[in-house]
Amino acid sequence: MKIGIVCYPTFGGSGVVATELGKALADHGHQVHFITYSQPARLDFFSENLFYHEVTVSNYPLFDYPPYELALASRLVDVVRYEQLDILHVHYAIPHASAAYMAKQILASEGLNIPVVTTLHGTDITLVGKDMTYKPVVTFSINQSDGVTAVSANLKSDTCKYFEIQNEIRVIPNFIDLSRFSHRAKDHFKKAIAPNGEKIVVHTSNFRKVKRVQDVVRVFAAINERVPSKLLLAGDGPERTHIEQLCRELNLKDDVRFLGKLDAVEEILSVSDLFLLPSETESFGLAALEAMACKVPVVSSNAGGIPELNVEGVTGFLNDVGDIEGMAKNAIYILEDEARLKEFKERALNRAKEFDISIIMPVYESYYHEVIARSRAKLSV
Ligand code: GMT
Repeated sequence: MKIGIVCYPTFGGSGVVATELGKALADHGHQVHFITYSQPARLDFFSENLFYHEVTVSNYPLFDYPPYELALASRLVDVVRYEQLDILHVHYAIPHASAAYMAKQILASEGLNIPVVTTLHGTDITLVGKDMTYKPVVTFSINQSDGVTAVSANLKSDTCKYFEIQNEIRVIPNFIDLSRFSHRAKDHFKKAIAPNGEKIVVHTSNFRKVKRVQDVVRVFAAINERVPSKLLLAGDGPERTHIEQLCRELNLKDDVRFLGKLDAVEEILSVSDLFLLPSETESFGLAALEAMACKVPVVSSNAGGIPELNVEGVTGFLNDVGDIEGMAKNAIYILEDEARLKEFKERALNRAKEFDISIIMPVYESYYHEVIARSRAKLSV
């Protein structure tokens, strides 16, 4: 198959999922074309089946807001036409689903049929998408897609709750390339972070409000009173200065390390003992899956699709959003007993294995075949 993939080429979860899926499909013999405004972060090597087409947005003094969506639609028309793609798979509805719809219509006027699959990732529905600023276009473009997938059952039900959806939504969970995450913990690294054998607590995110990183710091403060520990914060984003300020106020400066954006997050995860994810809303929680793949149990909120991944009392614990005391209590329970911690770690890894890319990639592959067949059948009536 010749597959076009559209995504945000950033460190965000949807971009990571799109890139890893594209790489796996290419390894499986498909020709994969990424169409994005810059090289996706994890696509920094050569493969004969991988292609990259940059979307350039030309500016003009009249534009306060350069029309990215039009530039993307035009590029999609160009790549589909020239490369004769079989299917377009767009990740994150805004503005990718509507750009794909526009490209599809232009191509249809030339007699070309390009089936479009839209994968809903999270805030494209739960936060940004349901806002009236975008809602009519998001609703329309989801309904016009030839196939729609959501990364969790919870996101599917939110989509049906907030939008009038006529299309069937297929749940295909996020995944992980376990081979990438099965690193041995680097002892020297662990020693440098926790020289006295302190437990290592970790959080990775884009530090947006929705992630509630302040809760991470407050939960850690309570853990630190009972269990000697260090907190690693990987990532960056708009809330960073507030979080730094809170660490100073709570006098945690010596026990909290800000690591910035990391390419090889698995190196940090593989030396960690506990992952904190107290998000306000989270359609899936890919960061938690990455941690579990490195044998790290998770204490999280019970928001959105997280309960479909983190299993209460098995791979970690789930508390209500904002229940700092409850999260701290559960974190201490896991960390204070060495044998118990070991059991949680084993079970976290076993759960992560259920989401290996070797299981999920073929699900997407057969979904593409189904969508292409359905779209062709529709044309012939
Ligand atoms: O929706 C977002 O906030 C952005 C998106 C991303 O691009 O990082 O994150 C969402 O998609 C991820 C990949 O499917 C999920 O693992 C995240 O849970 C989800 N984020 C939220 O729902 C807040």
